[in-house]
Amino acid sequence: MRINIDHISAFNKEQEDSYIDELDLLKNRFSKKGISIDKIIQKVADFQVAIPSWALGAGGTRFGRFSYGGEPASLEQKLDDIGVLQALTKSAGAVSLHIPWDIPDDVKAIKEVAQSHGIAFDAMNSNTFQDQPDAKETYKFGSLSNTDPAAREYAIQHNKDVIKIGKELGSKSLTVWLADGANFPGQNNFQRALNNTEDSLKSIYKVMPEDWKLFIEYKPYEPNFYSTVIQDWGTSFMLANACGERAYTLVDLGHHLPNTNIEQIVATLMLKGKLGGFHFNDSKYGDDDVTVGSIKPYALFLIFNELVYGMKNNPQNPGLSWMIDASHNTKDPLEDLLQSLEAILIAYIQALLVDQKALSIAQQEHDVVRCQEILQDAYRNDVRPILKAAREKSGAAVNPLQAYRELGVRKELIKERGTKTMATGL
Ligand code: LRH
Ligand code: MN
Ligand code: MN
Repeated sequence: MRINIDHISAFNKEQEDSYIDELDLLKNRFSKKGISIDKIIQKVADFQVAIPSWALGAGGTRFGRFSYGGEPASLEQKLDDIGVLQALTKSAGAVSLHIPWDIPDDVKAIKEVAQSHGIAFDAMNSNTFQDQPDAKETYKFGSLSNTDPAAREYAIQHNKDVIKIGKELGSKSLTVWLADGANFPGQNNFQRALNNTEDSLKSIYKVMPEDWKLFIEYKPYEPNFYSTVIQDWGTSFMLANACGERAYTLVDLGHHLPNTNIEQIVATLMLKGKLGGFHFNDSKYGDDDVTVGSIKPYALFLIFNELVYGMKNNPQNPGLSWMIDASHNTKDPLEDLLQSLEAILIAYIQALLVDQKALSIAQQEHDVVRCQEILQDAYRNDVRPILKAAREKSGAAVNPLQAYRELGVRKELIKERGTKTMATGL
């Protein structure tokens, strides 16, 4: 199923002017504060988020998968699905692949499919948390941290292989997430595990092309329930510093203990120039990987507020790799991703509406009440007219979810691929 420009313009024509009055109201209100809605529209139109290859099928729980029907059976089909998202939103112009789930049979053909949809290859993800059927070593007791040098070397080699595939595809970064850790006290020597991990990461970093970045993801628990080797941003930051300039921390929103102040972590990392990538999702309890903005939209706004501040004030921090990492088994996966994209852009717009100058003055004057008012004055707006304007500008559907349903995309996909489908991934 391909969505073309005619589908989009026909859909947008029907919606014509539905948001213009509301947009004018916002323009009036914010121009008085010296905030240009037109500049925000441009920034939003330019914002691109990578889609994870593993979120295109219904998955995401650890205990069962239920086919949604019409799921992609190959990497080509995964790219086709992202092509649908990209055509509808013009903000999903990249994919984040997971190896070995997405090993391309024919690199040239895959690149052509991606190009035909306007999709770039964002960070490559290695997988040393599952043993593959033909594996020569086991990761049961760790990969890059394993006490057994043969298992460590095997995991290092896997990362090198992933870099090689990524190079051929035109990716520029590698994300490493480790499931290494211990289920029980005494199982691991903490210091040895950390040292081994550092050494292994350094050997991977050494073979990375000069124009590549290494993203080190952290997570406090799961699959291990007593300790995780790279458990928090501090450990990731330390390892990134040990590797070198092009190694960074990656923040996955679900990888924090409940109530962690993620916005403060973002601010700290950007100040130190070490925030490299972002995995968006949402959660109630842990690494739930549910739709972005579905549970804690205000927290997402506060995180974006720090990202926007950092992007303006921290030239020491490079441009960020934005990725979604959400998937579960009760919604149409493509609708779910459309909702995630919507939530990300809404939070971004709200953060761009924060009157930073006024906030800085209020902070200086210790006017705590005003500080809160300024943040909430930005948050408590229906910013969807701005998002619609950005979409119209970039040639996307003003309401992608509605267009997706009206075009009957899932029905078409089921017709093409069948009802009993299962995509590779979690
Ligand atoms: C681990 C994680 C990591 C993996 C992905 C499948 O919880 O967030 O990013 O690569 O899930
Ligand atoms: Mn993640
Ligand atoms: Mn996760």
